[in-house]
Amino acid sequence: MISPLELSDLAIEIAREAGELARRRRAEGVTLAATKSSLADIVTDADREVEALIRTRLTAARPDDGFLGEESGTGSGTSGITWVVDPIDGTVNYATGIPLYAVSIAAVEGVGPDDWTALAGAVNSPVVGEMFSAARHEGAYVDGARLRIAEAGEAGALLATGFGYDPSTHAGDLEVVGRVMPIARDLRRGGSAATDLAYVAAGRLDGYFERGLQPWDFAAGALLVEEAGGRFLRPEAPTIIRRLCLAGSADLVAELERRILQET
Ligand code: LIP
Repeated sequence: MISPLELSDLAIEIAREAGELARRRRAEGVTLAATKSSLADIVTDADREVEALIRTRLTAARPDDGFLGEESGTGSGTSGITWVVDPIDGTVNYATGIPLYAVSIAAVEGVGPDDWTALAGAVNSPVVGEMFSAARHEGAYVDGARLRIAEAGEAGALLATGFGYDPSTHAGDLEVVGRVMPIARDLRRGGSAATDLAYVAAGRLDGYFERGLQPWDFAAGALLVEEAGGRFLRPEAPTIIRRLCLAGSADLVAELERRILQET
């Protein structure tokens, strides 16, 4: 049985190659391939090409594993391990030339995000030049340096969030922002969930909250946060259609959950 560390090494190797392809295509000029859930929810030719590269490398290395990718969907496996991939997380940033995007690759055991166990993950931020990685029970790292979530400060929490592609959800998301700002020192909206989660793991952000993320957005970043001593939570709330993701210290996650779910 392959170890989490071996899975992490494979994720890092492929995320590095995929990140370089994404950078190269960005420099050559990005073309819009299609829109998905809304006009704002775009996919570029590079998204599809990068995911195809990742899927090809993973299939060659581990042909019996399953696959779940943002752009090419699912592939069944027999090993019990599934690779959950966002080829370019922060697609709108990527398409417009904002250099904050990441290749996110995670290996999980189990079926869906409510019951899987993440074993390994890599989040490659190719323009910034940082490779975040984690293997279960082996810690989280950025380019070899150990990651640790931030200690609570007296100035309030530096929080990050994101908004969905459907403008009709923005009012509700802004209401959520209003509920948590009393405990915040400031708010960041970087545009890449995987990067935001990596920054929570690195102690650069104290906490993160967002509704409506897809499994590939958070699969690797959630493991980074947990292996850096933090908590990642997707609270069950029957009245919420767009599941909430929370990340940070256990205390901060509990406070964010209380404030955000207080009236729903
Ligand atoms: C994005 C997330 C971001 C969220 C965007 C989008 P994509 O993922 O990383 O946090 O706010 O709506 O879901 O679509 O760039 O892979």
